[in-house]
Amino acid sequence: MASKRFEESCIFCKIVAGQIPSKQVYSDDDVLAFHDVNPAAPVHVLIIPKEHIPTINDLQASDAEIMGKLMLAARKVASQLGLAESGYRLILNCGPDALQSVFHIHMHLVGGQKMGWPPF
Ligand code: DGP
Repeated sequence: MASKRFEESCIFCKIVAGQIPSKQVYSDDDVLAFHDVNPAAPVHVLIIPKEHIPTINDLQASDAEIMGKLMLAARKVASQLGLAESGYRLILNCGPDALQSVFHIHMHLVGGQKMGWPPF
């Protein structure tokens, strides 16, 4: 089997490798979830593929399974953190207008407060 994509300079790859500490809430073979270092809501978790994929624009058809796994991990994390009933929001930022700052795909799971809409 091919080894997972890894980028030496990527902080999220370093978190996956345990080279940078994080407050993990979920981990399996393909997905890691950890608290955002700069929370924007009472609950703010980042859910990432353990493989390095820079942005949504880089996704290939073969990445469909891992993107589905991010959603399933989000459901587990939301339930684990008591948000399943109250609700939560999942956000994927892509590129400059969306203010993506870390170029390793990550899904923000935010909750624990009533939110507004639209989000901009
Ligand atoms: P985005 O703007 O979508 O690229 O969000 C990147 C998020 O990553 C931002 O909310 C802060 C978070 N973040 C950046 N560096 C670290 C880190 O080293 N540890 C953790 N836990 N979160 C980080």
